[in-house]
Amino acid sequence: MNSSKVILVTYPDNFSLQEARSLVESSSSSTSPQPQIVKVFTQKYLNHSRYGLGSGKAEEIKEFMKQSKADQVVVDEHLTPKQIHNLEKLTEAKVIDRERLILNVFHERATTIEAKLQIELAEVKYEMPRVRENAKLTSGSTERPGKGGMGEYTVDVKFRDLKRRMSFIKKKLADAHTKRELYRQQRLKTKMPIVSLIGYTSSGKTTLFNLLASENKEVSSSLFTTLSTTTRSFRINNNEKEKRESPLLLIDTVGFISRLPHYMIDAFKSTLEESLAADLILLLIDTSEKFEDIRIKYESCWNVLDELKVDKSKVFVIFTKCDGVIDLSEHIDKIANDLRVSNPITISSKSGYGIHKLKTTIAHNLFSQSLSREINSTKVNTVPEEGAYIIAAADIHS
Ligand SMILES: Nc1nc2c(ncn2[C@@H]2O[C@H](COP(=O)(O)OP(=O)(O)O)[C@@H](O)[C@H]2O)c(=O)[nH]1
Ligand SMILES: [Mg+2]
Repeated sequence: MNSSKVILVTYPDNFSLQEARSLVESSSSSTSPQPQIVKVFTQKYLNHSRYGLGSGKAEEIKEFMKQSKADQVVVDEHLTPKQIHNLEKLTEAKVIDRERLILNVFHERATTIEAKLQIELAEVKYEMPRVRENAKLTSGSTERPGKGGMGEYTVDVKFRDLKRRMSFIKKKLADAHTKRELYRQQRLKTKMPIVSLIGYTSSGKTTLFNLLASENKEVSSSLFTTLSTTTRSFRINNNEKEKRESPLLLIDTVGFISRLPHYMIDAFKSTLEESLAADLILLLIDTSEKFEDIRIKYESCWNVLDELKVDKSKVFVIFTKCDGVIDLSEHIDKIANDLRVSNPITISSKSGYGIHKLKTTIAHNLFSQSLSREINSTKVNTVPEEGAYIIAAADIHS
């Protein structure tokens, strides 16, 4: 498939950079071209009135567009319709702001009817406040759109359409809610144990997902014609000595996102729903980040898991990206103490460190009921105290 060339504009810190990259990469779909980031521009502030980014940087991007033939600019911040319009005019490329990007990612990952509806609802909520502004921009008028003329009429019709759509979706959501349990039961009928990967965006879920899936034999794909790209079935060695293998399903997820607008929280949760019903949930924590960020993210993950009433005993904490760490055991001890996690499984999907232990742990917990979970012990001793609902507020920049 051909790829779309994307220019990414984000903040200069490592966290924003990785998260934004991960989001762009997760936004690929079966119907649209695979996005390929050809260049990253960074800006300390993305709140300049004209383009969001500074005018100088915008000009630089315009110049770069000419040689690179990129066709999309993704700006990792909320932009007003006016800013998007200005930047599109300048660069002659499609401009996508952070909210649109997140919606695209959710859109791709929604598997259940309920999740799809939640995301549609979030999309309507994204559009609504933009209708008037967009009409003004496309008509080129600086006045209120079509004062007394066609424009106003069109805007009102559009607005009413969206409102109608909103109540329609809400009604469908209520119906879908009752069907959800049914769906889950069906899913469970496969009898295959399910393992899901959760954690913040860019914690390394997809990399681990691909590694596990490629290292292990896939279960006959004809059995699962309906599996999405984010679910794989494979066999895992469940008995070292007898070399016995058992099938399981592995689910990758969108992951937690920082600076998530409030109106998207329900949509976000709905993308997780199926994954949280798994037999085993691997909660990935990126240990290459600053201690403070690790703690904030860990706590906000638990706030969501608590709110969605996830059984804590099936959640295993996995410390990832240990390859870049200099004094590994000291570093891991410090994080484990801080988060009160005993004997975490530490891995690197890059170097392969800890992957064997991870697989053994998965196999033990799924296939040998007789084994006490204690010995597999990534147990969480204490769940973080009740705190404010952090995903919406976890603004790492502030
Ligand atoms: N150094 C290092 N980088 C990793 C590791 N696992 C993932 N990454 C990188 O972290 C970034 C985000 O990974 P990804 O799997 O897309 O994260 P996801 O958003 O959780 O799916 C990518 O640039 C990966 O190459 C690891 O074990 N070590
Ligand atoms: Mg991913």
